[in-house]
Amino acid sequence: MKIQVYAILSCFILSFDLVGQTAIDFTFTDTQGQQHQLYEDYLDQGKTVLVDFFFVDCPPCNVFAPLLQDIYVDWGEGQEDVEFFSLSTKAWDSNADVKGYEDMHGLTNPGAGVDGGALDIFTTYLESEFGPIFGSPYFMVIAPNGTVFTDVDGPGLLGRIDAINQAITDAIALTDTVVVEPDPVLTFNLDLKDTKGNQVNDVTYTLRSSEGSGPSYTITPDFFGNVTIIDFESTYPGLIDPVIAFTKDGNYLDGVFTTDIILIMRHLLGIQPFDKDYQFVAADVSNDLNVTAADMSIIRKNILQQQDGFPSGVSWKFNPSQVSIDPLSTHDIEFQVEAIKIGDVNRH
Ligand SMILES: [Ca+2]
Ligand SMILES: [Ca+2]
Repeated sequence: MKIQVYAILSCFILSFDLVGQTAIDFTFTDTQGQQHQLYEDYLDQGKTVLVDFFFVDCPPCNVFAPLLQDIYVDWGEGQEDVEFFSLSTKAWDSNADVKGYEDMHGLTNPGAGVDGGALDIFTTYLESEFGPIFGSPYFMVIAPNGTVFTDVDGPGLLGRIDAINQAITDAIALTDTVVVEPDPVLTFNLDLKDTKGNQVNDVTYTLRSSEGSGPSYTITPDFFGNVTIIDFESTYPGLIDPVIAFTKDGNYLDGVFTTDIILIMRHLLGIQPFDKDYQFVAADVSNDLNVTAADMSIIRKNILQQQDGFPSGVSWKFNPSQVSIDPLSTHDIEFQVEAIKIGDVNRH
């Protein structure tokens, strides 16, 4: 890359180097009190930035300043996709000194002195892979993708102007080839039905970490059970191995009648054993993973209103009780979930 750039540019006797490292972020406060952050305010917004390292008493800087202002105006004076920063490299240039310099030359681009953070930025770049930095003014151009064109210069004032214009043009051209990754979209379908294959309403869908600690979020699938999440990490931050868990409470006596007690008894006596998986879950109202006479007793007490609710504290169970979500998945996923009404072993 570097060799090619030299080969092409040697025809124009302009030069700049491309360093194989992206720009180091920085923030400064200009002479108007405005703060500027390189990436957040500019590069990430698709803007190209020219950095002008100068100092107030530098003769070549003073000579070039009005020409730099002309170039700045040609590139939209900061109103379009190019911005210029004039940053003093000297510890004795305050923002007030730089303000005087700006006024003297009619400069309208953001500039800063030592108290605005300019020297820190210069020192950072000087001591980085982007150094050494010789001469004042010294120009570098930073493309929106972070590529830095260092030591932008050419022979004489016109050569310098051409080099700056060329570097900005090349930086913008780099932008044009940047592929903007769309936010990842995660889609899945929660096909949640009861044991008769009917849709179940009033289910709470909780998105949380599989361990159960940390943040949790309630999500709402559409009528068909579809969930679409754009940029999962930003929308639901702080989740580790995310899962969706299901809960449905209330109306614990729905579908629970004396016939259910009789069916459990017939199962226990071996007269009419359960033949559906859901029946074992539904019959176990005591939540001890066994179907026993104790389950019959609890149901009876509830029907007679001697007891209010089941020991599990829920009126529905789900198989599976939760599903794992892969936030990076790019294809549609369908989860089949069976909702089982506790206590109702014959589904009516
Ligand atoms: Ca039980
Ligand atoms: Ca029933």
